[in-house]
Amino acid sequence: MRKITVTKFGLLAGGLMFAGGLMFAGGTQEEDPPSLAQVVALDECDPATFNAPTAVGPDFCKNVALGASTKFADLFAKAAHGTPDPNWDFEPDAMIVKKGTVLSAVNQGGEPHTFTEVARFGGGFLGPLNGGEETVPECAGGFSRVEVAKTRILQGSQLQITGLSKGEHLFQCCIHPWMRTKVEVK
Ligand SMILES: [Cu+2]
Repeated sequence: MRKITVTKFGLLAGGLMFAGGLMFAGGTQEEDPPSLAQVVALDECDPATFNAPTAVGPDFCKNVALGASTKFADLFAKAAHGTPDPNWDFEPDAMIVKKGTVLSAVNQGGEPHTFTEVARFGGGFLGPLNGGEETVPECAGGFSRVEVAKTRILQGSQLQITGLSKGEHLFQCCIHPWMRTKVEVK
């Protein structure tokens, strides 16, 4: 009986800690260090043009947003002109977190993305989307390399990153390389 009580208390404490982290991520000011910081991956893929047989195929773009959308050809045209679609983005673009914070990258877009740590920002593994930038080594080889595949965030899922050292960490999408964020760990 005693054991059960202790277990329940442990679960409750864990739940409260998690709630505290979420409150901070939502913008509430708190004295305690945050336990969870969230980065959201956004895109506005247009299902009609992305899921066409001549594009990436059926069920690839799972965008549920109404209205706002990026047509498949436009995504490539804008990237090629060096003016990539700003609605395809990691939010926020920069953040400062305390050491020990769990970084959570959540994909709220309609397409798969990656949240890949890189030494320097640069191109991803799809040349036509790179706007002339060289593929960074961390993205090279695409999903055929397990190191890259492990950083993938599918639609509606999240990737948690723990153990970040103090200093600056750069993350980008290896598919849409203008999706970038800088995390400074204090
Ligand atoms: Cu992406």
